[in-house]
Amino acid sequence: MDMDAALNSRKTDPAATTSPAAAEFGAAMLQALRRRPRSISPKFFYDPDGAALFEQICGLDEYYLTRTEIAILREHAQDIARLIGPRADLVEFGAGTPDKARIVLDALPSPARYAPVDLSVDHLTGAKDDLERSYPGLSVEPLAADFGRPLAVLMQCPSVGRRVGLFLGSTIGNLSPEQARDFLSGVAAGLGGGGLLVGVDLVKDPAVLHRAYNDADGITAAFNRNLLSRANRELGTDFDPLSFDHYAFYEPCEQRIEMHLVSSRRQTVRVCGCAFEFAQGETLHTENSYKYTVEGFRDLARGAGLVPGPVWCDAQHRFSLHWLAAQR
Ligand code: AVI
Repeated sequence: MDMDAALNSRKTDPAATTSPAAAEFGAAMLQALRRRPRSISPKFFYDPDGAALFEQICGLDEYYLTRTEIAILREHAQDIARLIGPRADLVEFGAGTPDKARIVLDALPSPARYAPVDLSVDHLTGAKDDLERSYPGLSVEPLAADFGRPLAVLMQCPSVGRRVGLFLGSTIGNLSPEQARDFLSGVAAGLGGGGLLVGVDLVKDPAVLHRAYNDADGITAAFNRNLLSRANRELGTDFDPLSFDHYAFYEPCEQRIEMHLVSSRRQTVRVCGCAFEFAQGETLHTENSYKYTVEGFRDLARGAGLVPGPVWCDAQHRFSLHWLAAQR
């Protein structure tokens, strides 16, 4: 079938029959399968099942990132609070749960607002009441938006105090270095003299990285394959997720973990009325997770117009937390 004709037909137009979110996912999946090599943005991992699997990953022994970042936050909360200052207006980009923000909030004198921003903030409705009860005077305003466009996000909620961004969990590693610089430039333009606290995973022994993305219980594999299950649920595709192998490896030249789904056999998949062939061994590239050196990340931030400040790391030098100041 001619692909362009197929894409132009109503049957293959994901926007014709579905919600805006499903239409965006459908269009991205069609594009992903048409390009070579095949690749899709990792932002589509996070439906409710994917978010729950990611929560499980964060608790895995092999996945050192979350517990290391939390330990650094706890150890340096007072220093961080001094940099943030009183009456803070915190905007958290890509806030899954507010657990890490709570560590910061606990140390802050009279924070004014906490605005967690994510594609979906449904899971934060209960957290709003809890947080407002825990921190009298704090207003919690979850914002459903694509945090990949930070300037638009920051302009959408005019500041109510000293504006500080949180971008934790090494989510910045899921952007290419160019996208990361654009993200940081947007933040620099929108913060109006405040600062950004960013969690960044560090370059390290590839064996440690390999274990973190290939856990023994197969939770990361399930997280990766859930992308296909999500497509089956939301787009009516007919992926057989178990016929795609989870494949994650460290690519030292790019300093990134690459995650793929590899077809274990020759197969045909139907997406929005189009048929797509997968040869045995053909992959869908689902995620990059870039790792930085401390200096490499500070250079990137400088290139985006931010002023690198203190950096905190764990004793094993696995993870880093950077304070980046925005100029007025
Ligand atoms: C959300 N992000 C920082 C995670 C990471 O490490 O790149 C997502 C993830 N992918 C596999 N495991 C965890």
